[in-house]
Amino acid sequence: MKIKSIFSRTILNSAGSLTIETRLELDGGFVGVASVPGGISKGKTEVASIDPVESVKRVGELSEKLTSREFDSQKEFDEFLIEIDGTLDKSNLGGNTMLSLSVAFCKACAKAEKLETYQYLHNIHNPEQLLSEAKFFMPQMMMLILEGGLHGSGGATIQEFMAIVETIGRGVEIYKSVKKELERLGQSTNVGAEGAFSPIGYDNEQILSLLNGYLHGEKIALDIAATSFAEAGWEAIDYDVVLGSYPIESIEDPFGEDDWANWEIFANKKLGNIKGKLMIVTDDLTTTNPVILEKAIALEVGNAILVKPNQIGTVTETLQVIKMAQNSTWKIVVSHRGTDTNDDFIADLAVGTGAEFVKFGAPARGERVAKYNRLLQIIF
Ligand code: 2PG
Ligand code: MG
Repeated sequence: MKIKSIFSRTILNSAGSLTIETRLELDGGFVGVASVPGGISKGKTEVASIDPVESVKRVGELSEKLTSREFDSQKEFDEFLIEIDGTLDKSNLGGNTMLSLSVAFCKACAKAEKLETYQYLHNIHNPEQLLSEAKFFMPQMMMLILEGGLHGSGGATIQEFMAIVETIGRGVEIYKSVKKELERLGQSTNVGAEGAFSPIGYDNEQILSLLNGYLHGEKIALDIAATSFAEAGWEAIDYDVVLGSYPIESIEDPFGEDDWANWEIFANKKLGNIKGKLMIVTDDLTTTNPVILEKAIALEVGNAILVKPNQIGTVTETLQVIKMAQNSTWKIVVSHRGTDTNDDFIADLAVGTGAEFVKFGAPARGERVAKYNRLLQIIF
């Protein structure tokens, strides 16, 4: 695959801030375009994201090195970027710059091979399985209905209150029922960063009970985003009470990113006693980083990992993390970010790698809907 041209620009993300978009063209006219999301509650071990204007400049400087160069695989391309960057935290080129290039290359290569992006990803991820024999399925959705913490504008401290649904339609039904109820109560239906309701004056307990009232057997997924708790000085959650009162199937980041001891105690208690019943998802703790994931697996601090490509900066390393987790029977939750764009690559990533779950936010706001709609295009 020979690169014909590369061009980047800044575009707006969902928070009205700038982010990088890259257009990469291969010989033969195969084009991939990718833009990069950003975090609001970021893990401190995420790779560096540099100023988007600088990021565009870096691509300009790089384009000479990349144009007319041939790469045999995604791995070769990503390793080339990693080598040029030369830092552990990708602070030289910027993880955001690298991811925009990496995903644009991936999309262009898929086109060159006359494949959909998820099929191309399948071929890289599971080379031993022929594409014609692969079975692609719709991941379960952790659909965001209400939000708080750093993403919200109300009073709740838990960041994400999600319903685990099998179909987008069912998630939309729950979302709309909650909206109607808030309207009936004369409450505001203002939304947070990811499109979910964030009623003013509601605490965690009130929100959980509101959501629970509209479930028909579906389970709840929570992202506590506990690292933000220490920073904001919020009161810790009593998990025995919360887990004992509501049908919670999945809990993400129950403790801060440095609090490995509490993670271990919690996971031993919850996973050891009621194995398989609760999903304990690592996000800020593992930041899609293979080295940290290895430690997390060894210490058995969880049984599922949140996968966000921009936490690590290349498609190859993202796939490496997914493979490592799958080999240890950890579940995969492919996730959007707090400030996102209409790029729908993560829907292809989830389907192509056989992720069990996705977390794409509320079924409202274009940048979230883009990813749900891509799932619909792929699966139906
Ligand atoms: C999370 C994400 C996505 P952010 O914590 O899981 O919901 O938020 O992108 O702000 O880290
Ligand atoms: Mg999280």
